[in-house]
This record gives sequence, C-alpha cells and structure tokens, in this order.
Amino acid sequence: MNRRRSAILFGIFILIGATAEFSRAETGREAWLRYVPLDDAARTKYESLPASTVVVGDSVVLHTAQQELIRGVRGMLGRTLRAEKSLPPEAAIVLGTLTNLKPTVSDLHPKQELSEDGFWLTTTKVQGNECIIITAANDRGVLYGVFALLSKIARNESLASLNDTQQPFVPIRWVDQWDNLNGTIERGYAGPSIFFLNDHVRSDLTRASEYARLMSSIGINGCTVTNVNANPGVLEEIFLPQLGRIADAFRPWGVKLSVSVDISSPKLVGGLDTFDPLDPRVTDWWKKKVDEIYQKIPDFGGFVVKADSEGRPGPSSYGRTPADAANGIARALKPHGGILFYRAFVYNHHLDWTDSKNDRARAAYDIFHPLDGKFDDNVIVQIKHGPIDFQAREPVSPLFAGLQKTNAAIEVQVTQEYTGQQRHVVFLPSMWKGVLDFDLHANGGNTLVKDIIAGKTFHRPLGGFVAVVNVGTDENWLAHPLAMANLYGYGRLAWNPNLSAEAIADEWTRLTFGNAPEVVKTIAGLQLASWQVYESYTGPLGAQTLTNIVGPHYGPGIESSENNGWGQWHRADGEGIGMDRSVEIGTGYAGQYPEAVAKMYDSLQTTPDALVLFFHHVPYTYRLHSGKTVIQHIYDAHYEGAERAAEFVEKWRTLKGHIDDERYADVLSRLKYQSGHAIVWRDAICNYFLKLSGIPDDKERAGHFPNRTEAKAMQLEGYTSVEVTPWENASAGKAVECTNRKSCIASFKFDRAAGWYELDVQYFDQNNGEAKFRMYVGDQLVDEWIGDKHFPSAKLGGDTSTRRWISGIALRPGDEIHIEGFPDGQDPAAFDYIEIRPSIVDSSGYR
Ligand code: GCV
Repeated sequence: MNRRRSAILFGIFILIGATAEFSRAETGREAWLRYVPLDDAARTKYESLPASTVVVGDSVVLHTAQQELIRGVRGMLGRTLRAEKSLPPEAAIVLGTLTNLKPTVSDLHPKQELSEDGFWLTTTKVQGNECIIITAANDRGVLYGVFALLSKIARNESLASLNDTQQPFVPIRWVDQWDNLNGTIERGYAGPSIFFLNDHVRSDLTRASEYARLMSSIGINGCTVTNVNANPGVLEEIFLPQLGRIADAFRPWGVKLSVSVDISSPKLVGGLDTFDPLDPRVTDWWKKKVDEIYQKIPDFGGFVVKADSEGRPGPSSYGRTPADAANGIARALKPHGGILFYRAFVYNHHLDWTDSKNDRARAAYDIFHPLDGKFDDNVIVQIKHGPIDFQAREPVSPLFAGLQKTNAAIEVQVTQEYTGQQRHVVFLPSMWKGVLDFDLHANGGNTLVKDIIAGKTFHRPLGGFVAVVNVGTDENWLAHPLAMANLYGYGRLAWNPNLSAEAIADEWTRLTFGNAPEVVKTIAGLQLASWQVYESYTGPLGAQTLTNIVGPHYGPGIESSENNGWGQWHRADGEGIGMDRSVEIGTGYAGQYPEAVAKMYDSLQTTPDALVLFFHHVPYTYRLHSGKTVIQHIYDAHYEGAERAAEFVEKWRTLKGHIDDERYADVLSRLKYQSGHAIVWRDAICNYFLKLSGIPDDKERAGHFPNRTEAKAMQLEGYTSVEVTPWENASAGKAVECTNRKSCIASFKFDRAAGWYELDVQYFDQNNGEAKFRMYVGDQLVDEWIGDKHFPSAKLGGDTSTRRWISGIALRPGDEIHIEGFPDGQDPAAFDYIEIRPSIVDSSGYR
C-alpha cells in the first residue's frame, strides 16, 4: 500500500473511531455494557494495558470472565487480548481465585480477607513482568472483578496504581420476576416474558443468558423466574427439565435459579388431600420434590413463597403459622444448600373500611413479629420496604426491627408499578437510599436498615436484597431507556448500599450514554430530580400514590382506595385528610416502631411533612413545618411537579447531537408524554381537593384554565358529550366521543390576537383501538396522529388521557380550528379539550 493511500485509510479509520459512539444503532439491549470505542484521548490512558490474558483455574464462570474481558477490551480499545493457557513471558491480565493464583503469583496479600464474591484488582510483578491481577475468593468474584475493571475503562478511570478491593455488603442479592408460565408478566411493562411462552420455557433462551450477563455485571447472584402468585405447574415433573435449561443459561454468569411455589402444591401437584405443613405426608412430599429438582439442577437456589395473601392459599387454612409453612419446605432445601424466601406481604384484603382502628400497614408486623426466632436458618423473611405496597413514599417497614432472631431481606420494586410504569422517569435509588439509611433505633442503638438486612445488626447468617424487576422482551428490557438506571442502581446498592444516589446516577449515565461532561450532568441531574418530581404530582405528604388502586395502578384514581377492603386508605373528607396511625387514638401502627421512632411518628409535631398524612388525619388548614397549609401544599406541589416535568423535556432537548439519535428521540417523546400526563395528575388532584375542601388556591391556579377550550363547548358534528368517571380525570368531568360514525368533527373560532401559538390537544388513547385524529386551521391540515400507545385501560379517564403537542402554529382572530376524530375498534376518538398557548421562541425553535 502506498503511503498516501494508507494515510487516507488511516484518516477514515480515525473518523470511524471518532464517530463510532454515535454511528451504531443504540437499541438499549446492551444496557450499561456497551463497550463502545473510547475516544483517542481516553484510549491513550490504556496504551500500556497487557496484550494477553491468562486464567489460572478451570470453570465455566472463569471461562466467562476471560471471554468478557476480551470482549470488553476489544470493544473499547479495539485490541483483541491473546487468551493464554499459561503465564506468557510478558505482561498479562491474570485471572483466578486467590487459592489458584498463590502458587504462581507469589506476594499476593490482600489487605483484607476476601469474602465470598468479593474481589481484588491489583498490579504486581509475575516472573519479572508487570501484570494486572483480578482475583477473588471464588470464581464468581473473579467474574465480578472483570466487570469492575471494564467499568473503570468505560468510565475512563486511570488504571495506574490499581488497587481496588470490593466486598459485597450482603450475601443475598437477588431479583424476582413475576413471569407467568403463559408468557405474561404481572406488573410487567416491557413486553412478555423472556423465559416462558404458552406454558413452556421458551426454546430460544438467548435473552435469558443476556439478562444473566446484565445481572452478573452488577453483582446479582440469584433470580426467581416465576410469579409469586405461583403456578403449581412449575413443580410438575415434566416441567423440571425445562427449568434446567434456564439454569444452564444462568450458570456461566454465576446466577442461581429459583422459582416461586404455591404452598398447596402437595395437593395440586402431589395429589395429597392436604397441604398442612405439619402433616408428615406433606413434608415428605416436599422432600422428594426438592430432591428431584436438585438431581436435575444441582446448583438450584431455592423457592419464594407468597401465602395467605391476596387470595393465595396459606398455612392459616390449617391453623398453622408462616413459620410452620416456611420451615416445612426449608428443611427439604437445607441438605442441598437451598434457601426459602417467605414473603411478609401477608394481609387481609377484606378489611372493614368503616372501622377506623383497622390498618393494613400493621399486618406484616402483627403477623411476623410474634414468630421471631421460629424460622429455620435457611429461611429469609422477605419484607417490602414499606408497610403498604411500593407507593411513591412510605415509611420504612417496622418489621425490619421486629425480627431480630430471623434472617431478613428487603424487597424493592424496579418495575414501576405505582411509580409511573416506565412511562414516567422515576429514579428509584434516591428513594431506596432513604430507606436503607434509615435508623430504626432498635434496642435503643444505631440500627440502619442496610445493616439489619445484611445480618450485621442482629448477627444473622443470611440476609440481603430482592428486587422485583420484570424485564420483558422489549429490546431494551424495561421499555423506558432511563428506567434501566433503576436496575443498575438496585444492583449497585445491593452490592454496596453506602454508594450515594449521585454516584450511581453518574456511573450509570457514563456507561449508558458516554462520558461527555454535559451529557453526564444533564442526564444524571434529571434522574436525581425525578422521584421527587413524580411524587409531587401524584401523591402528597405520604398520602400514597393517589392512583387507581382497583385498576391498573397507573393514572389518578383518588377515591378508588376508599370504601373497600384493600386498606390503602387516605381517608380524605370535606374537613381533612390522612390516616390516624397514632397509638392513643389511631390504629396504633406508629407504636410498632422502636421507641425513638415510634415517638417521632406518634406526634404530629415531630412527624416529617413528607409523611404527615401517612400517620395523621389533619384538617386541610393544618400548617406544616414548611409553613404552608396542607391544602396549599397540595396545590403548590402539583403545579410545581408538573412544571418540573415540563422542564425535563427542555433539559433533554439540550442533548440533541450529543447522544445518539435513537435514544434521543425515544426519550424525548416519553418525556413529552410524561409532562402531559403530569398535567392530568395535577388537574385531577387539585380539582378534586378544591371541590372537596372548598378552599381556593392562594395562587388562583386550581380550577382556572384560561387557555382552555373544552371539547364539549365546541361546535360538534357527530361528537357527543360524555361524563368521565371519576369526574376529576377529565376537564370539568366531561369529554366528547365519536360513536357510530366514521368520523366526527369539533370546531371553534380562535378569538385572540394574531401570533405564533402552541396547540395542546388533550385526547384519550384507549387500548381497545387505534383512533386517528386530524387537526385543521381553516382548511389547512396542521397535524395528524394515531392513538396507538395502548395505555393500560379501555376507558376514558386518567389512565388514557394523553396530550398531543402541536407547536409553532400561526393563528389569526377568526380562524376556525377543528379537530376530526376517526374511531377505531372500541376506541371512540375521544378528546377532552384544546389549550392554546403563545409560543416561546428561542434558539432551539418554537416551544
Ligand atoms: C404479584 C401488589 C401487586 C400484585 C402483586 C402483589 C405482591 O399487590 O399489585 O400484582 O402480586 O403486590 O407483591 O404479591
């Protein structure tokens, strides 16, 4: 090749290298393991990286570790490490457990003893050559060490004077999937199961292996693949080999398989006439079943049990306790090293609402605290982080302090059941940090939740973290690209709960979107603000997420939690709001905490504003510590929350051209949707409490919509006015719908000054059809769209109410504006109102 040609080719290569970060399609499937080429400046940092890697030892996990190292280095640095079988006569990256390395690498003395899964990254001379050492107490630790080294490179951290020891804070770092054998996922928002289809394990488990790789990269070491609302079929003899295939997919990544079991399986699968946990025939059945499983899957992890909860069978049918039930199964698992997770989410969902002493929040403590010390050592009681059910804000469950002679794990939700279902961005590590760092003052001491679940406080042999994740077949696992930060953050916190939310957001952003400072600042900043923004427009002051609890748990549904047995009550009436959980006159729940915490929550004066309505019933005029009345706080929080959600859109726009176009566009459209839905929430809650309390908003926003033209007030051709239930989920309680016609028209005359305007159309996107809309000014078509987002309802209401943003429209007084709706299936092309706002023009265009 002549010099000129090679110079041109070199130039092209540089160009490809420089733009490679943006040139490949970013689907999100690689999550935080993208391994994209580093820029030249960063690459020079790793010039002296050895050219070879050698593994001392032989196992499937060690093999994975070496392959991952080669893959990562090739991706980021464009070099293929030589995989050596024995130490080469040159510098190398040496992988192996301490025991295996010691004979070859003398002088290997970690400063602290490495615990199971812990690892040490260091450099040392081996046979005269400077080597990078990745070592650990076990094979899995070596794999974790490889991921840690690659993460450092991806984040451009220097490897000079490498000496990093990391130890897991807890032994149990698991995830649960609520996958059903038919392929659906309970509370899953990213497509069907990657494991199951039509009552079988999928034939292609590629995604299961990829998921295991993601889990492993953040230190997750166990995964329960089936729904806690368990299908007994999972224990059928014919199903076990299929489960074995999932275990095979997990094994190379050091992830153990477990399943949820139905406690009545001895009857349903075993053909016994009982599932009484103390009946010897039942315990014998469990023993034989477990032996059979371990024959097929020798490294099987164990079981998860949900019993006596939400209609599931349980030991109460035989007058037995959860401890009886748990131990009966745990004893079958014990000889194999298996673990039984027994969920503390046990409560009566037919509580009498009229009895003001009833309180679902009490249930876990009332049932499990008296059993402390009665559970076997391979049982872990799995406790939801709050006493209700993953609301936008709850206090910490008092049961963490109530089990001192029992292993405990915290259960959190990555799947955003009550926190926007991956349509709203909500960075949950911010919330989890508050829980983990909470001091329960058990026995008068310093007892942080993270130390309790680690077994450190009460000297328990086992304990840790479980998260309900519910990834699905969506290419990017959780649907919203920003939601993956929750899975990443969960794993990082389970590994090290002392990490800050800021550090996690920073790491995840760098790995997922690159290291450009503005990109990191913008995305991490948005993530860190997001939980409180979501909380502020959905649920005030600890009154929980005011969502439709008897429907999909998504849009607003303020009264849905009242007047029924589910116990998610907020007890709002004309005078005030909140559950009185104080000891003397309330439900007594506050008294379940250790003394110092009980005292704080028992008194209205010392309860923090953020939880005041969780613990106390107060008049709307009650003045918070902030100085605001409760009602004014409700108005302010919801208006500010919606404004901040709108700012997310503007912040994201600043990333155009700085990140790849695919994810830029995807997240932008999701944030726009979120900001529209935040307005639906804001209006529902403000209008509802305005009417209920009769107290106006000091700032005259609630109930005043100066730019709004109601659909029902327009000239209607075919459209008919319809009441929306509950009323607060549509403007003035009504919308228009088009039924029995091919299309309908609603029109009105514009009567304001000439100028550039934004037209926001609030319409309904039901999941039982894909209605079409066309928007005209005069006879000019200015926009058209299809309601094809399949929001989680087939009704008009807060779950389906959606905003179309039409920007930069020139309007003149007297213009006729009309919207034409084309129903489809059962979707009646309904809409609520049009809001017309003057455009704000800036350098990035019309807003
Ligand atoms: C799997 C909530 C959810 C249920 C879930 C339950 C649980 O109630 O809405 O879908 O059931 O929690 O955690 O068991």
